[in-house]
Amino acid sequence: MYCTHYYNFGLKTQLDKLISIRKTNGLQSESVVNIVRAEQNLYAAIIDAKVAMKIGSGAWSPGTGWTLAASGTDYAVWTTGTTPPPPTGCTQPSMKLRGTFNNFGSATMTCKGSNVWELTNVTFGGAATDRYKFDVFGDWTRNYGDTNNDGIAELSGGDISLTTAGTYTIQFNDSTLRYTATRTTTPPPPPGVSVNFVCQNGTTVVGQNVHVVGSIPALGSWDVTKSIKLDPTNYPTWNKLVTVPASTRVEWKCLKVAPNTPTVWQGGANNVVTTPASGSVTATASF
Ligand SMILES: [Ca+2]
Repeated sequence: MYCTHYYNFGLKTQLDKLISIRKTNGLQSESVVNIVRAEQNLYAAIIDAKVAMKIGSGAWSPGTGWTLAASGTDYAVWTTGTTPPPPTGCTQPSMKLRGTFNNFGSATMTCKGSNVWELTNVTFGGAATDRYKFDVFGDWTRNYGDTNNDGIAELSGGDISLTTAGTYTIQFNDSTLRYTATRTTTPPPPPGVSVNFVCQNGTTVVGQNVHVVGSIPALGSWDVTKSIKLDPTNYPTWNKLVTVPASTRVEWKCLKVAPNTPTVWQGGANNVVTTPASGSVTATASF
């Protein structure tokens, strides 16, 4: 190669590509050149069994198993197109995750063994059009989607929809083609509803108050030190509005609580209230 070719003849781009092919395939001055054609209008050779090339106007190709890597006026170069071996534990040589979350760029997935590729911390915004696909090489030549949404991908299948906002760990099994998207962020709690907890016959001594405690965090999760103090609105009836999750079965009890004094529990079985989907409800019990 001569400088004039590189800089003066407008061949820089083509020469750069050939240099790249030469480097990628490890060709050097001791490479074995197998000349397969040497005619007036055609010179063809295979170098190190990795790169095939022809010069001249004559037609020639190395046949199946070769991929055209570069070509121009009266020359063409092919490579064997072999791909790197797959990582231990996986079948495909690589795997990319592409979707609306990265504008269909190629996020590299990691082989976790047992044919499972994984990418963590993938954040989706919850848009109705959010989706993704698996792509072996990042060039769409071998990509997987899920046309019938059964959790098992198909080669060149449809985009996989993911419309619930959150951060996900996405896995893809390159043997079974089963994929999963597991949300790793805690979903926001459902909107609360109001329960008016009422404890009747709550007769108390000075310093003693009536509380409720129950099976959900809003009622202290049965921890008396986190129980909710009621108000003696209509003594000896005590009550308080407490915001609790909607559509939830709650077990609860009335307590009499005072410092340095044993807690007095309402007798009998736990009270049960199932909260409504919206609005408010009253739950009443008695000492
Ligand atoms: Ca499917």
